Amino acid sequence: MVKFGGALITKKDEQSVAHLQIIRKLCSIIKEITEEGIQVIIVHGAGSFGHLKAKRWRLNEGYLPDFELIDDTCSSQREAVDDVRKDMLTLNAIVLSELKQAGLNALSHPPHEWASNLGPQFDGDLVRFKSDDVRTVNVTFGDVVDVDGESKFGILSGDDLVARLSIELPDVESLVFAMGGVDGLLKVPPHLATDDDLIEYWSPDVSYEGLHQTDIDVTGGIGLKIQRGHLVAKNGISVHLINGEYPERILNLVRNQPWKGTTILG
Ligand code: IP8
Repeated sequence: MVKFGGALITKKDEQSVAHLQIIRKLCSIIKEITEEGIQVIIVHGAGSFGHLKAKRWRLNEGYLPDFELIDDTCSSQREAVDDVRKDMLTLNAIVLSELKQAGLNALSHPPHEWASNLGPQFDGDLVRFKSDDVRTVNVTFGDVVDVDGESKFGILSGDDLVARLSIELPDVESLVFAMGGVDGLLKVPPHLATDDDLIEYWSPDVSYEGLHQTDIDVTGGIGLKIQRGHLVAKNGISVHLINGEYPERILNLVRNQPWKGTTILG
């Protein structure tokens, strides 16, 4: 199970700009992993294709009957929901096209079509992710999904999707969070960190620092990754945080060769 972080595959502060070269490199490494006989499922984050508009329209708070914004490209939260879903499909199409160019049989599962409600116990049948063909890569992503009750909709993070998929699908061995701009979990804020500040093994008694851009993010940033990663590790699955700008580190992990990053202990 590999999560492509939104901050890795997009320019986080520029609406709907993808880092095509990074996506391409990641997809070619995924191809190499499948050539080792290991099947991969990909979940990708939203980055600037999701968070900016979702934040402006407060979609993470659900339906707000009296909320309006002037001077925007859409005129209601409902329209913003449709726009963010479309933007996420655009980002997903880029990832899918790169996987296909790498020679993989990539299948997309947009959450707003099959999932509802929020958090790691969201509703939705995961059977669509089961496949015996190593060249088939099932792909899903953080999205705006329908929510029961007055909220009507909300943001289902890719971090919740990877948690449920890792725990509930049979035979998942490892979960890798491929992140942008950091080598793993750090003891000090990323801009102050040296090589010595990388936390190689994390368990709840180890303190860490991460940058959570609450002005941009509508989901939980690094804190959510750690919480969900820990939940998965407690289920006996190996969980790692790796700098996705050097995707060969993921291949090294899979090949049992030295790699750089953080392991989350269960
Ligand atoms: O980037 C967020 O998913 P994440 C999804 O995986 C949207 O947390 C639409 C903002």
